[in-house]
Amino acid sequence: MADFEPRRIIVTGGAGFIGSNFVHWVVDNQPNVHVTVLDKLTYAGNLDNLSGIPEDRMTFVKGDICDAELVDALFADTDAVVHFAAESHNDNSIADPEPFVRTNVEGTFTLLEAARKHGVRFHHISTDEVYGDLALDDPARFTEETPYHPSSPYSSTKASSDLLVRAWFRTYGVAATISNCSNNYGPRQHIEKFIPRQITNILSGIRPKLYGDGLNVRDWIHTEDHSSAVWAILTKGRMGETYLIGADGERNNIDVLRAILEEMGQGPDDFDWVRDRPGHDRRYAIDSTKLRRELGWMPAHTDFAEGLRQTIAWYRANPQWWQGVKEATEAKYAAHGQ
Ligand code: NAD
Ligand code: TDX
Repeated sequence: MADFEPRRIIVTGGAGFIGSNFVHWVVDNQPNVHVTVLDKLTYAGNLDNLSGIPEDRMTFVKGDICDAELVDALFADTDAVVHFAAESHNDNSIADPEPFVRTNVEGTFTLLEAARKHGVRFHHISTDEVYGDLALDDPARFTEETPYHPSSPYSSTKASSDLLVRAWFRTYGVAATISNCSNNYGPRQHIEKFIPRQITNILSGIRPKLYGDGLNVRDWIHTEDHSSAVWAILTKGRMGETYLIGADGERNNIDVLRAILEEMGQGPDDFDWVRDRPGHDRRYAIDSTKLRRELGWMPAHTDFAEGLRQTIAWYRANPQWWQGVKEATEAKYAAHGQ
């Protein structure tokens, strides 16, 4: 079958970490595509993330994906939507789950209804966390057949949104695909997340903070590799299918932290142990064979140490991007003993 060649796409959540990296990727790699970003600019959205993009390549709309009237008007004039917008941080979902249910579940429902009405191609961005976790000594990795078993308010709302997408494909024939990706790292990630929190702690003279026993494993992928995979699925994926995205990047948290400490000239024990996350998933691991075999996708950023160095360099070079929110972010963690 010929590739799908969208000319106009809507990117929800395009002012956030992964969404903005995707918008830059599309603008840099797909010269015939115009992007409309729909983003509410919550605490996690930042218009600076989209600076440098030529005016004729992108339109920015500040708005809520739960606003059915706005979504309907935008969907009347697009070929496809790539849906990144979400409340995305597990720790926040434990402290206050309400916005997660609203944005992740009700927001996805609102978008699906508009996609159904206007016949818009829908790609849904999700996470490997919908599958729950694996034991450290389990040889298995997640595949597209792994049963859903989410642990946190965040991951259960993402799982809910995936199920809505599957039902809207099967019942209404919405031209939908889903991708479940592992942990992303790279520039412009909010400093509440693990890697940028530790980098900006060190740059601020604060000791890094490690949860629990530090042995939890995450499967790291550079955000640019996530972007190229999403484009492959949007243009070449089979309707109704789920594709897992991962780059064989399993590492435990203490190893990642020690790599950051070393790169930034600190000693291996220059960090604090803090209270564990309730319900903390032990290990995530992705088998991305289907995506690689069927769509020919390959990650380009396979050198984690180099990716980490570039990420550290980005936070060093852009203190104005994060310094204004550092104190409040750390105060929130301190209030929870983390
Ligand atoms: P992020 O928190 O950095 O960005 C989320 C963006 O969505 C922000 O710009 C925010 O303003 C916007 N947004 C939030 N609620 C909205 C609403 N109601 N209406 C419109 N816009 C709204 O998140 P991220 O880390 O870039 O994650 C993006 C997507 O990727 C999410 O769907 C997340 O579940 C998924 N994902 C993330 C990772 C990861 O490692 N960060 C891994 C796999 C999947
Ligand atoms: O200060 C910290 N110390 C610490 O040890 C923080 C913030 C985290 N951690 C641990 C918890 C996790 O085991 O580091 C690991 C990574 O934590 P997060 O960056 O919060 O990511 P995670 O909970 O794994 O979820 C991320 O990946 C999957 C994204 O935030 C999700 O949006 C995505 O779906």
